[in-house]
Formats: sequence, C-alpha cells, structure tokens
Amino acid sequence: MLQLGVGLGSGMLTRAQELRTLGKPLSGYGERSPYVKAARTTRQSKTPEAGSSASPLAEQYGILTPSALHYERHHAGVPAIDPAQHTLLIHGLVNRPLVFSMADLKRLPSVSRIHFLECGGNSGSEWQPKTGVDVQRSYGLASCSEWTGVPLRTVLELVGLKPEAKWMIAEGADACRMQRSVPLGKELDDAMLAYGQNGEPLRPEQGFPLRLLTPGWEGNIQVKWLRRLHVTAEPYYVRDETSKYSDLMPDGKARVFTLMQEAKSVITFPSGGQRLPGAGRYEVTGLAWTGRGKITRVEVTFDGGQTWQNAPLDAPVLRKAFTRFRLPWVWNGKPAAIASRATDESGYVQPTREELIAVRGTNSGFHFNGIKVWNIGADGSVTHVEA
Ligand SMILES: Nc1nc2c(c(=O)[nH]1)N[C@H]1C(S)=C(S)[C@@H](COP(=O)(O)O)O[C@H]1N2
Ligand SMILES: [Mo]
Repeated sequence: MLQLGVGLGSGMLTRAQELRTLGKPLSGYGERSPYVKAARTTRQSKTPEAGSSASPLAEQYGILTPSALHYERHHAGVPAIDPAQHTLLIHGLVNRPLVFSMADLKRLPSVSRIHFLECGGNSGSEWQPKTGVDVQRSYGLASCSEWTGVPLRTVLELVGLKPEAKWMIAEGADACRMQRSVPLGKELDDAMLAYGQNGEPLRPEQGFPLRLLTPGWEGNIQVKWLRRLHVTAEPYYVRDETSKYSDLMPDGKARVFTLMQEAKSVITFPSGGQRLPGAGRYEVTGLAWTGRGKITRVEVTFDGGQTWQNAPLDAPVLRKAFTRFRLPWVWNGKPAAIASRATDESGYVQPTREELIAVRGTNSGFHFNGIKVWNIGADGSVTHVEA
C-alpha cells in the first residue's frame, strides 16, 4: 500500500526557510501560479479562426470552469467588439421592433445562474472505436459558469410577440454571421441574454459583450456576439441546423432540432492518460450534467458494470449545471474497469455506448452521452477501452 504523507524530518526546515524571501508585489489583475499548467487543447478547422478548444476537465475542481479555460467553439474567430457600439435588434413578428444598447439591457432586472454549456459535438469521437483517449479530448467541449444577464422573456415582453410568432432567428456579429433558429416556447423560461460570466463581463471567446444562453440545449444554438433576434413563424433551416448539429440516423433520415443535451457523466479521476502511483487510498471523482434539470443519482462501477454503487453528490445540486460526484476508494492494485452512470430528475438513465448505438447507429457525430469506461492496469495506468 502506498503510504500517505511522510514523518517529520529535517527536510521540513529547509522548506520553511524558502518562505523568508520577499514575494511578488500587488497586481491589478491576478494570474495563476506559474506551476499550474492546465490549458485548453485546440483543434483547428481549415482556417486558424475556425475550430474548437477543449477544456481540461480532469484538472477542474468543483463545478465551475475557470473562464480562461472555458471551452471554445468559433466558426469565424473571436470578433473584437466595443460594447459601447454594440446593439441588439429585435424585429419581425413583434409589435414594437426595438434596438437595445448594452446600457439599455443593463437597466433591466438581471439574474445570475450557474449552468453548463456543451457543444452538440462533444464526445463525437466516442461514436467511433479506438478514440477518446482522455477526458479533455473526448469530453472537453463542455464547461460550467455562473452567467449573468437579462431573462429573454423580459425583452420579448418589451417588443411584444405577435400571435404567429413561433421561432426567433438568433444572429451573431462574427464574420460568419452565425445564425440559429430557436423555437419559442416554455423551454425558454430560463433563457437569458448573458453579459456576465463568473463575476466579470463575458470573455471575448464566450461572446463579449452579449450572448444567448438557453440552458440545457446544445451549445451551437447559444449564439455569441448576439446582435439580432428575428422573430418568425418558421425556422430558417440554416447550415448549422441541417447539415450540422443534426443527427443522421441508421435509415439515412436525419433528426433536426435535437437541442436537448441528455444526462451524461464522466469520471475525471482516475481517467485516461493518468497513472495511479500504487495501491491504496484515492478519491474517485467526476462530473455529471443533464439538460433536463437536476442530476438525481450517479452510480460508479469498479468491475466494468457488473455492480454499481451510489456516489455522493456535492450539494447543492443545481439545475442544468455540472454536478460533482466523489467517492473514496481503496485500490487493491488489481486491474479494474471503472465507469459512472447518471440519472436525472426526469428518470432518464445514461445509456451504455452499445445501447446508444443500437438506437442511433454511428452515422452521426453529435449528441453522444454513453457511459465511459476507463481501464486501470496493474501498473496503475489508466486507458480508454477500445470499443
Ligand atoms: N456567433 C457565434 N455563436 C456561436 C458560435 C459561433 O461560431 N459564432 N459557435 C457555437 C457553438 S458550435 C458552440 S458549441 C458554442 C460555444 O460557446 P463557447 O465558445 O462560449 O464555449 O457557441 C455557439 N455560438
Ligand atoms: Mo458546437
């Protein structure tokens, strides 16, 4: 068994002496310790501006992703927007088309809430075998922040929806003018026009100065650098909701507007690429989330799914937010297959990869939420299972 801690010895004195040198002076905006190296890994598309960067979730504590490590997905780079010049136009099937400045929006009653954001393409590599080597690369297109903004409902009340209004086309101010058709309905009760993230203005990468936030739905519809809401009776069927972010089924038909991010979880420690230094005490931990509301249960298996036990959830469990589970564990040094399985308040249970593929096939790269198994070898190495 690996021993925890060392007995008192002369080495302690040397360490105390180091602390006698004067430290760095004060600073206006803090930086993390130079010893901390966690970083986003980037994957570029054909141009350097388009692509995604994945959050190092295995190195995240608690449920909040540091803003500087929030995953990114840009189709045309990060625009540099002066908030004093930025406006939001709301028009179409409304009684009073209006243009809001950022200052106008900030005069309206605001809310702050913690919500996860996940790309519909997160874990897309898990549909294919021999992929998903670590948490960052296969689960890192998800993050969780505290968002502040104006409830969408408030601004829609100000413009006044006409009875025929059923959709709104959200449009970004980036070079690709990214658009998505958003169905208007009860699901938007908790939607907001967000300008704050983790206590400060949105990061440029997250849509500064304004983004649409529709908690629980796929990231793509949460349009960043939001400059226009066109209220319509029908969707536009734009590229990102037809050829992309739709689910091609085994029969060749595609499901469109599959916006909900279903219950999902992953063990972040021990996880792929890590190594347990020896048998003994550890804390198994990970993250669970669901677009349908609260996570009610996370079970963990150490024997590849034959037996499961409940993992305690950090309180409070928040709606549509990362939920942290932790379970003390003594590793006996023998090979193990560990995995987590989430259940949400709708009763939905996270399926195995095989169950998911039996229904959805492998044509689609989107909305993978199957159970992820990590193998622990006798040497302590943690690897993904080659499905
Ligand atoms: N205007 C605009 N909005 C956008 C995008 C974009 O490229 N342009 N990417 C979308 C996609 S695909 C995702 S997954 C999320 C990513 O949000 P994040 O970069 O803040 O993590 O933003 C969405 N909103
Ligand atoms: Mo996305």
